[in-house]
Amino acid sequence: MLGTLLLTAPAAHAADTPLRDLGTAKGKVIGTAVTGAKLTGSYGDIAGAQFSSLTPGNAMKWGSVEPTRGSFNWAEADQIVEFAEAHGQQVRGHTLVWHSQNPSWLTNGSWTSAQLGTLLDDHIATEVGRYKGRIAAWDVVNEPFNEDGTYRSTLWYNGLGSGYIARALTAARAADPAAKLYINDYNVEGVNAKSTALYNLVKSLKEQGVPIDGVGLQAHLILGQVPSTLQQNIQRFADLGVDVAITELDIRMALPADTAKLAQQKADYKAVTAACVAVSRCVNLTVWGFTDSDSWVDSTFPGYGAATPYDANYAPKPAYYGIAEALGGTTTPPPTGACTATYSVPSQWNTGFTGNVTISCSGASLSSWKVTWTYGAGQQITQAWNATCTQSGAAVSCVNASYNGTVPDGGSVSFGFNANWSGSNPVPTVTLG
Ligand code: 9MR
Repeated sequence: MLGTLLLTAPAAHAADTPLRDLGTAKGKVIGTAVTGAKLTGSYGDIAGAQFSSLTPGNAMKWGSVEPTRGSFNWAEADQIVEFAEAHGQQVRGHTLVWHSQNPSWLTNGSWTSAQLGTLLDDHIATEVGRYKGRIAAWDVVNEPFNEDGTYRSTLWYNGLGSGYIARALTAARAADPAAKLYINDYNVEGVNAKSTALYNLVKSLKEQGVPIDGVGLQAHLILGQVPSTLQQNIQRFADLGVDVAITELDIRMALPADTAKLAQQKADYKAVTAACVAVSRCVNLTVWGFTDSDSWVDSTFPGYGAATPYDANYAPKPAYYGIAEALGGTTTPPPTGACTATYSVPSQWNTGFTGNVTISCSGASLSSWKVTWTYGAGQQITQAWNATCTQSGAAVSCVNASYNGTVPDGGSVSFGFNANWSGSNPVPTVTLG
């Protein structure tokens, strides 16, 4: 005889309403960075169903599209743009002018300032021109600042001065007047020296009439460290007259992940999403990879990971529901695991029986436990072991002994008892709490 109460339903399934539809209802575009080669099977299904914007994680970077001077490879970029169009999605172009992931012919070359300016202009005209009308927004300039708000020393800054930024924006506008043009950086989510430098740059560009439509706050965050000034910072850019996008959101944690960390991560994702929802000019929230199997974090920060809203098997994590809830979704998150209590009667004789309860955990754990049930046919416990049981009328309550309160993930604990019965001995429904 067995009676099991499953405390929580472990089925891993996404909320009924996809993130992209929740976002639309709030006026937000919800995006993810993607890898073109993975856009099939479950990865493709989720990318297409849940998101209304795609950002190529690497496919549009200069080193990807022009590995040899004058010899272009657009295959992955084209694939992502075509996938997006087939799924009614926007594309964020990423990125035109950066200090990293440039082709070696460019970084190893020795260029005059004039040559460098022409290379920049031509690159932008070629790439933006190729996708004219098909890219909603371009990260035109990526990561131009140091942490203290000074300009980063790069190929571009060193060769052209800070004017390379206005030059790039102007070239991008000429190549595709419809695309929104962004400057994108990291560690600019809160109000700090770096974000203030970005603010001052955008203000000055606007005053000079340089085309600038938005700022991208990358948001590569650490668990529990969402800046308290995030919404205030988004608002000050909005007040400047530009759009804001959260362009590369991920929230890394020290591995292994556990229930508490995943709950904190959910709160963090929810806080970031809520800050965007609160400011109407925050137009796009994009995660930098939607699955833990497709994240830059693990290889870059050894010992850290689990940074995205889906686990490596494409099950939505609590973080997914943090985003959904901040967008007005109401689906209760499925738990990451469950503990269950199972009641059985290993032996029974004419007036008595021996009962057993086993508490098992999978994907969850307990540090103490209490199991209760109500007898339906007058059964009476006379003696218990490995638990302290009390019975009041038909109501039985058993709590752990001093030595067996811990039930680890993947483990189980049992206790037993003797009891009297007469007439019948039906199995009660047990509750673990
Ligand atoms: O996700 C990208 C990863 O696959 C590359 O190896 C890495 C190289 O720097 O770039 C990653 O994307 C970066 C993005 O283009 C700009 N912001 C920081 C991102 C994480 O490094």
